[in-house]
Amino acid sequence: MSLSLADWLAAQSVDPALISGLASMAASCAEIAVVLRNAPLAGQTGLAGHTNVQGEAQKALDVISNDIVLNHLRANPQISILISEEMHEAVHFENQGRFIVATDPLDGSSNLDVNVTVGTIFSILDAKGGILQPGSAQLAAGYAAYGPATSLVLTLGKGVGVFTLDEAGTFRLTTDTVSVPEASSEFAINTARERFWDEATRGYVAENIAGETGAAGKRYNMRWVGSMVADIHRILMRGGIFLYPLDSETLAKGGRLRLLYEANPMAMLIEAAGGRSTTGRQRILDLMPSAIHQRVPVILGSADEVKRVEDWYSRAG
Ligand code: AHM
Ligand code: MG
Repeated sequence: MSLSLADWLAAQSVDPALISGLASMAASCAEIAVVLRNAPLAGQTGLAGHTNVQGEAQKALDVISNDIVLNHLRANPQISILISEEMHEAVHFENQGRFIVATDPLDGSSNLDVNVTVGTIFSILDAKGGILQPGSAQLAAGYAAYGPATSLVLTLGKGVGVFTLDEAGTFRLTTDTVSVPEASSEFAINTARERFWDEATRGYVAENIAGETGAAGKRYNMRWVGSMVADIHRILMRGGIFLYPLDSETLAKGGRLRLLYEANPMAMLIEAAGGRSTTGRQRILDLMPSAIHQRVPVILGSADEVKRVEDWYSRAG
């Protein structure tokens, strides 16, 4: 039988307190997986009846998933602060815990009622640095993808481990040699937003669509699940590029996706597997956050493709 997550972590010579934080997130994800699997039978689909801090309609499962993470982390004396997409303010637990967890407890929840892969994304930071730290300060990052199998994907900085939830509720190692290929011919972007795009995004996508006859000189394919965890999981496993750029509609908000619990953990994972991440003009992990729910443009994946987008941005000025 393959190595359990606990045994794998023990072999990494990582701070036991950090391992305990990761174990709480893994336990949360295992519990959310069971809830999601049974939700249509338990009548837990649909809206919760209110909106979250982002003004988005919360699903019943958004609220349930947030509660699961909150309960696991509250019970862990190593965690002092929780930042969640579903909660307006950071929650300060009454302890001297050394770590902050930032999470989107259930990302892609608009896909829930159609049984498409959704996920939990998380980032772990040293509490000494305060709640607003750049992504480069993350100690660990990961996500769970609730698909045909439940995968837990995590990094402690170098390398990425993928674990699969077994029937007994234990995450077991599938691979820890994940490497995002430098070259790729698959891109992921919501093309329905084309009329809002800037010149760089337009130029890059047009070249891809032109295929062999365009500047890229090769044929591309397009994939967009509309569930970030599913799109990033595909890119980690076989390469490609994901773009949610700044566009004229998201300009005032700074972008669509959130820095602390979507962009930063995904950028850390992609870079730990040899890929690249940018807003178009700056490395995501170097951004200094100014608010816990801050939004940013997100472009990440295979290095050659991300560099092409960066070239477009530098030419656009
Ligand atoms: P959420 O956190 O409210 O679920 O929103 C994030 C999701 C991502 O999973 C996905 O990449 C993106 O929003 C989809 O956006 P769009 O609705 O433009 O397709
Ligand atoms: Mg989200």
